[in-house]
Amino acid sequence: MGDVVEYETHGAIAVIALNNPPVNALGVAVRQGIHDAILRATSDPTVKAVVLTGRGRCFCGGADIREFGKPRQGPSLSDVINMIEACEIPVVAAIHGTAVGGGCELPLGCHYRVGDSSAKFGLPEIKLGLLPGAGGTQRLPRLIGVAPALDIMLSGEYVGAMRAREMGFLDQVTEGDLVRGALEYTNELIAEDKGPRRTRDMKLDDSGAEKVLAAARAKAARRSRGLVAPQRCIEAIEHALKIPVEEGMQLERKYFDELVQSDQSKAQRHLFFAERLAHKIPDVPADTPVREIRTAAVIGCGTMGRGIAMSLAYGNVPVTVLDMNAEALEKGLAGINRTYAGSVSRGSLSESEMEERRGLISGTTEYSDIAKADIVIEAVFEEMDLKKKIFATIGEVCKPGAILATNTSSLDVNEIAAATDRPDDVIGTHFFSPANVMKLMENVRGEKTAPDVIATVMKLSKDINKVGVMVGVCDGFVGNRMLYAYKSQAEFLLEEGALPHQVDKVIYDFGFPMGPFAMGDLAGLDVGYLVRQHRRKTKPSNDRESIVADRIVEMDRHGQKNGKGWYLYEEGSRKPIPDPEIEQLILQVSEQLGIVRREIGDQEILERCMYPLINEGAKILAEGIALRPSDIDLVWIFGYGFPVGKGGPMFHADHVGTDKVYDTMKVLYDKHGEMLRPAPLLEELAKSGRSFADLQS
Ligand code: 3H9
Repeated sequence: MGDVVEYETHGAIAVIALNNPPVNALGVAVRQGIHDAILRATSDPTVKAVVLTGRGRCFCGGADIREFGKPRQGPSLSDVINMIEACEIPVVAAIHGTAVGGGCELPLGCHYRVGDSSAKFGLPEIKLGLLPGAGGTQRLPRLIGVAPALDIMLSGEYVGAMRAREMGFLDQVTEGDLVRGALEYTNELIAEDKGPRRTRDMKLDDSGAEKVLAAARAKAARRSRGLVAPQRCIEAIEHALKIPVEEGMQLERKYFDELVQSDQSKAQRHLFFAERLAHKIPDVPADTPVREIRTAAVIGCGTMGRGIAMSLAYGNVPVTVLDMNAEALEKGLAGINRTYAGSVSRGSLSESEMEERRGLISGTTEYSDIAKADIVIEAVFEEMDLKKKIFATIGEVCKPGAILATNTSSLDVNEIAAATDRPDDVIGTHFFSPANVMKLMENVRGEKTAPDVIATVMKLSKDINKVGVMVGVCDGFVGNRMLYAYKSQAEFLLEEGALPHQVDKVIYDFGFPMGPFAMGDLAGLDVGYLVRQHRRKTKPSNDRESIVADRIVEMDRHGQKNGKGWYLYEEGSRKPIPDPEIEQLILQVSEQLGIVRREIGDQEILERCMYPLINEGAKILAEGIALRPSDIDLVWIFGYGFPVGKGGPMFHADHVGTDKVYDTMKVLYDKHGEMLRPAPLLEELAKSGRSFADLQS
């Protein structure tokens, strides 16, 4: 038995403790250690019961994800859990912090479970493109019922101690020292002669299960379109209802083994590590002090400002929203109320959570009311002069040490910072609409941003449940710069022969929630129009530009908001309907440009949209705007709906092959010229047989 599993006895109870920092992942040494410790306890006639616990920050973060895909060694996790369950003396799990994945299946195999108030359990395998593979799909429904088990597995969300007690996952929530509480509980079991209580022997209540499964299937098809793991998870739970537990476990294991080899799971595992890697910023070491964020302010109560305020309230940060226009402020706050009420009526927020969060948000029209905020996030219209004015004011008004953040999606953060006399306090925090829902925070460091401001904002991203990615300053940063590269090609395709619904279908079939034209209609076309007009004045260029998008706005078509954009929308509907008027316009534009329209196939559309996106990512990497390829993947997954199962554009490029992407870019360049010139970094990787993954640091 190695050090990663400790063994000691307290009277008649053996305490087995996982000690494998940081999260007690169940790698081969830990599995072997538990196996040996259980054997030792059960071979000792003086031991009457076992307590299984974890040292450090949590009980257990599950199977060691780094071992997946490698040859299996030592006892399998299923074997270890089955061994625990088969024990003739009671085994009690004592849980603090998270018990997730295999770290939740382990206590499911124990006979009793106690936890302290920090305990949380969950089966997040779905987020790794997997299903629980060590009995979770068979045991959890038996313990807590089919509907809640399905919910937990398909959402991947974690359940807190009190709720876990109500559900029947925990038998007791202890106060004070956990192991002492667990020992008391176990001594009572011994005194009352309570033997093992095996989850596998519990009767599964199947009433109403068919309906629950059908609803889960429909939801998974909608929410996780194209992903295999959710479907497999539902099937495995169905097996729990229909076949003996042992057979159910075998099938579960078969599905797990298939999924672990799948491209989708590989992509999702890449994203898991990418999220953690994004917090490692070479010149901002992990021990950089952070500034305390106790209160926040948001400037601007429009759509973005509201969403940002709600995101902060989610993280329990009191926030004051400032809008100079009292009417806009009132309208914005009413909008927040409506959004919360909607969440309550959908059941995703409880009445008391709503009250709590709403109580954290207040409004003001006076700068003096935000002077004491620890962070101020400006979220007004994308206009440099306006932003500079605001930053000059907050630079003066806000307390020393306050972080001054801008939600700009493309403007120069250095120029904004220069409007203050404290540019080291200034940083970009680019949220995505709707900000209360979208997970990405593209944090933009300026030339002078202080390291502790960077560290604080990255921590804040995590605290408010966002995925924070640190990027550098350039036009559009990582996300919008790449979006531009992709969207402009989509528009050129229209001029050359395609139609909006054809392009959108290809992108939707690839796995995005919608194509670029439907997305444009959803976001509103007028804002992009104004940005383009502004850009033409400030940064004239000879690059090819599509003119259809401008024409559409000039025809007073602003997208869903006025019922017509690239598509038509019926009153109250969001379903895009192809519009002959737009098709006519596109044909006219082609003719005007002297382009002979041609049939464009789906594969060409896909490559023409996705490869320039990847190509721009390569330029961004070479310029050091993004730290690593996986940071770009996070931006596109969590900010732009790039299909999760493909792991992000740079991961996808590796999957296709950098040589293949380069060769196609070369063909496109020969045909269309400068705008599609392959990035030197892409060329270098392709020619040296390397991938973007080789650049990961
Ligand atoms: C599974 O269990 C399959 C089974 O059903 C069947 C098997 C047969 N493995 O998140 P943090 C690392 S699938 C390896 O920043 P926190 C992580 O990379 C597994 N490494 O900490 C990071 O490393 P580094 C299902 C892991 O305190 C460090 O630990 N389980 C694992 O904010 C700290 O991580 C999950 O999906 C792992 N399982 O949060 C668990 N977990 O320092 C997902 C973490 O080098 N994990 N690491 O960057 C979590 O939710 C969080 O990590 C946890 C801790 C809540 C546990």
